[in-house]
Amino acid sequence: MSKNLVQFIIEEQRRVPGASGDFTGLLSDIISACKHIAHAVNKGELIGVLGSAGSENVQGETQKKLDVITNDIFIKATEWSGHLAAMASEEMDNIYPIPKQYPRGKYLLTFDPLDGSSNIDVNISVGTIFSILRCPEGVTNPTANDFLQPGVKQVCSGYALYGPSTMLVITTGHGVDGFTLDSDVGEFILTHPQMTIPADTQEFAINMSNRRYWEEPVQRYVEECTKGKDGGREKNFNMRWVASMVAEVHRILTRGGIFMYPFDTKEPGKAGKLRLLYEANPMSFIVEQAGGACSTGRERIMELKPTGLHQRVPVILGSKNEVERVVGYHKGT
Ligand code: P6P
Repeated sequence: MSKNLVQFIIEEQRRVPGASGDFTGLLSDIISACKHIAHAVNKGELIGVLGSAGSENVQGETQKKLDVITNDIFIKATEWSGHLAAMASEEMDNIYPIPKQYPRGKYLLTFDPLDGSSNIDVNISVGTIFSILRCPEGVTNPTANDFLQPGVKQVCSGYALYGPSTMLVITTGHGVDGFTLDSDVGEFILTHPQMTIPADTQEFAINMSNRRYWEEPVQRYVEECTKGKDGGREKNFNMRWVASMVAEVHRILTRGGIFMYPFDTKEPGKAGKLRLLYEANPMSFIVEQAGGACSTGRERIMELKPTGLHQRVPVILGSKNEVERVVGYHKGT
């Protein structure tokens, strides 16, 4: 019988001397949340969950019904079991401390419950992104500041991709493993052990409509990709843009590529679009563990000291050699 995700994480736990099972329990809760989200996403209009919720989130973005529903699923699946001290979500302005009626644990959870939700009404792949941090020693009433830890402090990160098949991809710092949901038995089965990103690629992903707002190094890099062999590169390139970071990252994990949501001047005061704590950092952990690279163009994303729960950062990630080329252009080399 193929290895399922629960068996996998228990075997992971055995690698950690003195592991209490807290972490395994938290991951099991997250797996349960992703299964419920997969069901809601898959049923779609059959259960009336498509369309707008008629509200805005802290980002000023119109919330889809499923943004709210999936956020609630995550909270209900994880708040009761005593593994968390608090959680933070793209869909909530402030942190969510574990209510008094439940025991508190030693972890903090950040998540984007439905990334790419603008795609949900047009039936294009969406995903969930999550990241697990340790609650600082001795902190029993965490504040937002306790979440402001650099990405290198992550204990685990992962995503669920609700696509033609539902997959869950995680890292605990020992490589990246992918699991496919077998809905007949309701289990995630290990199908993609130790995923790695090729160092080179011929595929770039960026929202070209923002071209006029990019900085010169990104303009140069993208120009060279579009010109290919006619513009000084040794190969021609293909382009993709799904407007769903989880789908882009999964494609890159599967066949290589470079994904860019760089700094742009489109909206003053916004350093980029993607959020550090629950998009850039968890995806960076996964991509680096798979042999790729992740940068703002000037700094390694996982070394950034966060300044706010919903802080945005430029993101350039994927095949190492291409990311390093873009970083080199930012350095003027
Ligand atoms: P744009 C989805 O809203 C998201 O946060 C990422 O998943 C995705 O890569 C990006 O924004 C798409 O942004 O500006 O192309 O709609």
